[in-house]
Amino acid sequence: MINIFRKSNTANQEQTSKALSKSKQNWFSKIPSLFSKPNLSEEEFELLEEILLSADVGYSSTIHIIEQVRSRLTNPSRDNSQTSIQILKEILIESLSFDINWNSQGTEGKPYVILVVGINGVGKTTSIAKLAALFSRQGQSVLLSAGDTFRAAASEQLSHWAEKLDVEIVKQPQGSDPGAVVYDSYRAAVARSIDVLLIDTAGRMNNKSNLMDELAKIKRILTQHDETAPHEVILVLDATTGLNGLEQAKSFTETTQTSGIFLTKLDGTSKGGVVFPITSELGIPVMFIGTGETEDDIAYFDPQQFVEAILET
Ligand SMILES: Nc1nc2c(ncn2[C@@H]2O[C@H](COP(=O)(O)OP(=O)(O)OP(=O)(O)O)[C@@H](O)[C@H]2O)c(=O)[nH]1
Ligand SMILES: [Mg+2]
Repeated sequence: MINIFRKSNTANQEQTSKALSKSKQNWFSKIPSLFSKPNLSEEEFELLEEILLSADVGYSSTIHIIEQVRSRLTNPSRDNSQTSIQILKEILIESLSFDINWNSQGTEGKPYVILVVGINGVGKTTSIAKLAALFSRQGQSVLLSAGDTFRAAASEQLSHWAEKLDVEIVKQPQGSDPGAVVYDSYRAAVARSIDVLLIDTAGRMNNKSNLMDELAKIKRILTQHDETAPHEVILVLDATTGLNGLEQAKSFTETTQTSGIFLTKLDGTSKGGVVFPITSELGIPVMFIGTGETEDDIAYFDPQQFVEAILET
C-alpha cells in the first residue's frame, strides 16, 4: 500500500525553506522583530496586516490571523512562558492544519490511482514526474498514463520523464480519446501489478464545460474498474499566480472532488502566503509543494515546517 503522506523529515524541511526563500526575504522576514515584545502596538498590527496582504495571505485569512493574535496576546490566562512569536507560530500552524481523511487505505492488489488536473502550464506533467520519482524511491512501482492527448508533444514530454525515471508509461497518438488511454493504462497497471498509477491530463480552463465533462468521464471509467478509484484527485495550482488561482480552483474542486493540492513554483514567487487562503477558502489540503524544475524538487506540505521556514531568524 502506498504511503503518500509519509511524515516529514529534515530533508523536507530544507526543501521547504528553499522554496520559501523569496517569500521570506520579501515579506515574512519583517515579522519576527514585531513579535520581540509581549504585545504589538496599533501601528505594528497595521504593519503585520500589510505584510500578510503583500504575501498573498488574502484578506479574510489575514483578518482571522490578526484577530487571533490580538486575543491570544492579551488573554489574561496567557501562559507567560510562551513568547509572542511562539503564539503567532501556533496560530499560523493551526490555520494551515487540516483534519485529513486520506483515501490511502488498502486497495488490495489494485493500483493506487492518482488523477492530476489543472489549467494549462501550471506544472501538472512535471509534478507527475516528481511524484513518480518520490514513489519509486519509496520502492513502489509506478506507471504513467499519458492522458493529455490534446497538446502536441505532451506524451513525448511524459515519455521523456518515464525514460529518465525508469518507470513505465502507457500512451496513444495525439488526438486519441483520453478516456481510452486511461482505460488502457488501468488495465496495464492491473496486469503488471503496478502500485501507483499516475494519470496526466490536458490543461483546461475551468469554464469550458466540455473539457470539464471529459474529466468527469475519465473519473467514471476508473470507477467502473474500481469503485474506490481514483484514490486521489490532485489539483495542481501555480503559486506564482497567487490569489488569482483561487477562483479557477473553486470550479475544479466542484467538478472533480479534488482531494488535495499540489502547489507548484513556490520557489519562483514571494506569494507563498497563498497557502493560507487555499486551505481556508477551498477547504482542501495542500499535499505537496513544488520547489524547482527537477524531479527531486518536491516536498510534502507540512504546516509546522512551513511556518518555521517563513519565520526562522
Ligand atoms: N520553478 C519551478 N518551475 C516549475 C515547477 N513545476 C513546474 N515548473 C515548470 O513549469 C513549466 C510548465 O510545466 P508542465 O509540467 O509542462 O506544466 P503542465 O501543467 O503539464 O502544462 P500543460 O500540459 O501544457 O497544461 C515547465 O517549464 C516546468 O519546468 C516548480 O515547482 N518550480
Ligand atoms: Mg502537461
